[in-house]
Amino acid sequence: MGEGAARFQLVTAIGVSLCLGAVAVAPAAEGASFDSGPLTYLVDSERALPASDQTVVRQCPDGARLVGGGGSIAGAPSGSSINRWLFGAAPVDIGGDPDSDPDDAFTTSAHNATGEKLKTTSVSICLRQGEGGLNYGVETDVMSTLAAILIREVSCTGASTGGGIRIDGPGADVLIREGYRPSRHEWAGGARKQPTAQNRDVKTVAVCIPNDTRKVRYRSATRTMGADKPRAVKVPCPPDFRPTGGGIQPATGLSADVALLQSRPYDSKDPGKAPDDGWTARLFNSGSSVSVDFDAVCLGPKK
Ligand SMILES: [Ca+2]
Ligand SMILES: [Ca+2]
Repeated sequence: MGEGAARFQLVTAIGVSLCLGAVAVAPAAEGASFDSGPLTYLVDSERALPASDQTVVRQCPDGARLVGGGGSIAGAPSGSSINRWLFGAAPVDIGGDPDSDPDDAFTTSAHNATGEKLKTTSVSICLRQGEGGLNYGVETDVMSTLAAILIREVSCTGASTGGGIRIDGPGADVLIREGYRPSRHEWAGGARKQPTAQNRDVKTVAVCIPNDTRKVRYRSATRTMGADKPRAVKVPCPPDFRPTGGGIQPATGLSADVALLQSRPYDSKDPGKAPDDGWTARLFNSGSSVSVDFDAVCLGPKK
């Protein structure tokens, strides 16, 4: 672990515990729904209170299944210490449906270590009814007291459309480092924790669509990110393709001292305001300059 990791500060917080099994759904304060082609984008936000955790989750409509999603905490630290971060951004199973697949909602959990309220947003991306075959790979790991970083690759069947990672328990001493697509049928997530933190359960999820159903395109852009400059990078989808997943992968692997602040679909101000044009991600880098791949996964027409 790099020297900069010490700057990932332990902040006392009132934790909102997120059970790693089924998730209860709370109503969101600001919600919007956008239909785009075969997809529905559900965008919800809540204000994370100072020194607190906030979890945002909204269920896909009846008959639709989750194909991907993303989330963010607003703004970016202006100094060299990280003061906000994500510790959960992943598909989940909602208690009450007959299966245990994480096919019901995307959940985003953020920790706010500032003194002001910060908007936390989660986007569930749902494939409407009539299209079967979505399948989900799930792996649960325990990050022991000795581990500072965990990176887990998960596979599923077909072409990966997205995925995510979430860490059980409060968010003051854990964060998401990265999320990316290691191969066509995989998703990967990275978690980081303070060495002093207790053992934590980490769940990583991959979502796949069968190869014979819809076209999937992967797009990426590589940028060199300097320390303490948390700018967002957008990766557009091709025409007739819509974003279902994306994220970041630091090229220097375990030595990179980064945290994910935003990974979600964006709107390019075309008609309709649907966030269906590409993927945007923002990271905070408290170490030295690092090369980062920014990924977008784009779902297209039927084959
Ligand atoms: Ca389910
Ligand atoms: Ca749009």
